Amino acid sequence: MVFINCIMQVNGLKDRAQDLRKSFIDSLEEDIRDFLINEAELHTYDDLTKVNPVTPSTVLKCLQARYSAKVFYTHAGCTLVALNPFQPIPDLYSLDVMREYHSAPQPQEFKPHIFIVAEEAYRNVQGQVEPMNQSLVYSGESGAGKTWTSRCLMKYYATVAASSQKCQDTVEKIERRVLGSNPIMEAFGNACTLRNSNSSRFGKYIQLQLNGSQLLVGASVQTFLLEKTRVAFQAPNERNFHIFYQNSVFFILPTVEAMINLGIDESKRTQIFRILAGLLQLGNVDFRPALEEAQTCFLQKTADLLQVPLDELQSCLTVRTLRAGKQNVLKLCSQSECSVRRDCLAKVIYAQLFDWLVTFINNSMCADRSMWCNFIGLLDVYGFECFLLNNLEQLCINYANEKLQQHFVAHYLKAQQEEYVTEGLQWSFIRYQDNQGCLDLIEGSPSSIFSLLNEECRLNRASDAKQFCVRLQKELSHNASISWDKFSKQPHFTVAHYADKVSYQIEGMMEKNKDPVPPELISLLQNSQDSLLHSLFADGDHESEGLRGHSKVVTVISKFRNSLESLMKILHSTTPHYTRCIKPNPDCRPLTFKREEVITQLEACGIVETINISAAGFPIRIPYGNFLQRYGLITNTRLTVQMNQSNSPEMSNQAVLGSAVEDVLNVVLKRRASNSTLSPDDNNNMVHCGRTKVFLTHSLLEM
Ligand code: AOV
Ligand code: MG
Repeated sequence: MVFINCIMQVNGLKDRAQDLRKSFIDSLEEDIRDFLINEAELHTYDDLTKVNPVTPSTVLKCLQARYSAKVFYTHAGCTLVALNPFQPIPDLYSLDVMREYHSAPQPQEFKPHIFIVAEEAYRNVQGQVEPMNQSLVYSGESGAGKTWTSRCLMKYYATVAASSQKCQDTVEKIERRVLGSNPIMEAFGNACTLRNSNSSRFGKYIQLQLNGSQLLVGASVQTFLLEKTRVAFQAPNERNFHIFYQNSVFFILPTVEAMINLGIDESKRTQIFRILAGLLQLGNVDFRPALEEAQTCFLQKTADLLQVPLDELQSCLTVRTLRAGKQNVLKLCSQSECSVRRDCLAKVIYAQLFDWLVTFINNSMCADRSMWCNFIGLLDVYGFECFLLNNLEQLCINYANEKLQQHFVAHYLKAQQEEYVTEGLQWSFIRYQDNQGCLDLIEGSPSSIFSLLNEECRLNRASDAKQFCVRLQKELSHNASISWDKFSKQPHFTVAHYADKVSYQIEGMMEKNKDPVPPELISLLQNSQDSLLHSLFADGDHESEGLRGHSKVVTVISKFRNSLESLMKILHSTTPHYTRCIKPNPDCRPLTFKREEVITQLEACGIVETINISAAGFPIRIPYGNFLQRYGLITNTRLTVQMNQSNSPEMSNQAVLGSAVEDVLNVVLKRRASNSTLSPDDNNNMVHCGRTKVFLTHSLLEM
């Protein structure tokens, strides 16, 4: 450019200069790209929004370059992207590093790290203006690192928010209890799956309670939808919950130690392990006639461990009580019905035991309300799921992710709009795809998948999947988010989620939603001699087929929806901080970056959506000074600016630069207008001048 200027000014070759200027304008788009992306430096971009232009491809390149350079955290505007290294990174999470971030006056100037997010939340909670509760939300697919992140953050807060007076016994106890809740919940709620050897099979929201001096005084935990079917059935090469395998001293010790820290005494621990052993024996019970002898042996062991009478156990697994008028009629169950009842017994015991543990943990760590002022919430839920066969579990999980995505988009847009306001731009023209249509389809009224499913379950009739499919088509086909594959033989429906399309099979969905528990099983457990097992079912609020009136069946989706609604209410009342965890390869191999895997996840977890949102606005932002340095030539602006600066000292520097930038843009836009079919207004909307920056759209570059 200096060279071109010299030609213009020194030699006076005006025609030649005009030609050069014209070709310069022609290559503006490309030039901006070159100016904005410097591949060799990609790994140095700490924030993906600085990668200009922001496109899926540039974002991917940047993340890959950083991963190769062993840099695992990158900001993405108001969110943090965390790439899973799949190997321990020495010193990345050490106590020293925690203290470094905690004591820094400006931690955000340090390298991107989950501790920046943690520290920001910690400082926000104090609130310079007014205290505000905070939520840290991590998302990402199975094995991406959500639970790891959650653990890391709990350690961070237990370290930085611990009392400086370590002699205070109670404070130490709280830290031990809060941290100790993790191994217990993971032992009982996590399992080895094909995707992750420590996969969480439940969602959790932990609130760390802080007092007026910002010290950790307690915590509470709320859980969502434990995948209890796992206790009875595991897909090939998957395993039951960890606790069932922790029979060696090596594995069981941390769990037992955590139980002791939480105050679960020896007799309770014995009861818990006896019940678990009972479930293992129950799982061996087989109803094939040829195996009758072995069956009795396993049944006997189960009865002993669960402390219930053998004959009652046997009869409630094999005989159904039907009501005929005022009389009870006994009916022998088929072999498959017996298996269903056996699995149901195991599931209901395990689910109640899990809930009991969660309540115990809460009672043990939760501080009295008068003791704490604010909380920092950590949300670790399942990521979006799409398998070959998807059923009610996936519908619930993906619905939860839709809810979180809606919350994220609203929050992200707000942050972006705030920058526009600071820069004095009008932001009403931002268009973005929100997922309200999909949420209406799933949970809206008067008609939605949830409302129709619930209605069907309340009708107390044998549900027919095909009929239900026809009903869905009749009632919901006006919604663009639902479709049906004409060639599929199975009754199903396909939902276009924000992340991807997922086909759900209808067969079995109604039964799962009703989740019936035969009343005989409940009365069996109510009569157990084991005081813990007895107490799990004694209060009578456990619903079984017999105990609840059919008109007010509380279905699985109703319960899940209610707990999610209350979570969303809490999230809305807090300042959220989003972390997007990415699994760089499907095989959990250390330091391996598969581009296709990563881009799919960036799309699924909403990073690309976020990029699209910013693309609907002005993804390219160039400070005036930089812009003129580069493009001032178009109008000889560099000279003009210097002249203006000396002639009009009263004019502010930004204003001078701003008007010079506008001159350059006018030339470019005039030329654009003559070459394009767009109206002058549309052309002008591609560029906006803020107070300190030029904002450009991708469309300007793409024309
Ligand atoms: P998830 O919680 O996101 O999956 P995890 O947090 O369990 O995934 O992470 C899976 C595994 O990745 C962990 O067991 C670690 O071995 C490894 N890992 C994750 N983050 C890191 C890190 N920052 N540094 C080193 N190793 C890491 V699931 O619960 O399945 O959705 O349901
Ligand atoms: Mg997890």
